[in-house]
Amino acid sequence: LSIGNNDSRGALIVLEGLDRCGKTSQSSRLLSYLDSFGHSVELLRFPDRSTNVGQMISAYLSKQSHLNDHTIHLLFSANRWEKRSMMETKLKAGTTLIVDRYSYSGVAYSFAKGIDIEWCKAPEIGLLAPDLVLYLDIPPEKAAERGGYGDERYDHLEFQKKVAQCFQILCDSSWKIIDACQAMEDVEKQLQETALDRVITCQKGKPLSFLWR
Ligand code: DGP
Repeated sequence: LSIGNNDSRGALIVLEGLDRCGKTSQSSRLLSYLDSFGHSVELLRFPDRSTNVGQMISAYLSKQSHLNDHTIHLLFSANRWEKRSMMETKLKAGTTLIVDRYSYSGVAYSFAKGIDIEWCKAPEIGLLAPDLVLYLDIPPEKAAERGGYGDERYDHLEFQKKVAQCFQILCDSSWKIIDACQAMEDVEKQLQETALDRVITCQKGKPLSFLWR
């Protein structure tokens, strides 16, 4: 494997899906896998609650603050914008980024709230486009059975059903849809194969592109 070549760029790999679809565990498993080749790889997560904007988002999600749907949408987007140049620098330096949620969650969750889809997409224009979107597909009812939801703002079945429909509308043929009801190891294997393939494609010179390509 030619993985690890210093002159080539890293891949931007995004994991998307409903709450409790297993993204977070699978992101860190995928990180270990790519790391085991000696490939430079890092994990990011949106929302990134560590920044000032992220703390506003966190307060909103935990219902400590109330913001209207348009305002919180723009904060989620700003939280991605504040990481954009760091992401570009890392990718160009050869580091692959595995990203737990990205602009697709941004659009799906706000669209599910009833905001116009084009309005939802607009603030994401110009962010880095992923080289690969891995969608962990799970029926909302199944996700709800997984130890129940927490008490954050979007954690209830009726809303998750709407989000699932919105993801379906956003999804295109470039996405890799993975059945997230399979055993964890099977999900993991499929993610590994697809991600490795995409890392190699990026190393071969696939140019960076921008949303919404
Ligand atoms: P997580 O940390 O992945 O559990 O995400 C927290 C919650 O926020 C989850 O219910 C999904 C939602 N979410 C993530 N990104 C966005 C976004 O960009 N916009 C909106 N409206 N919701 C988001």
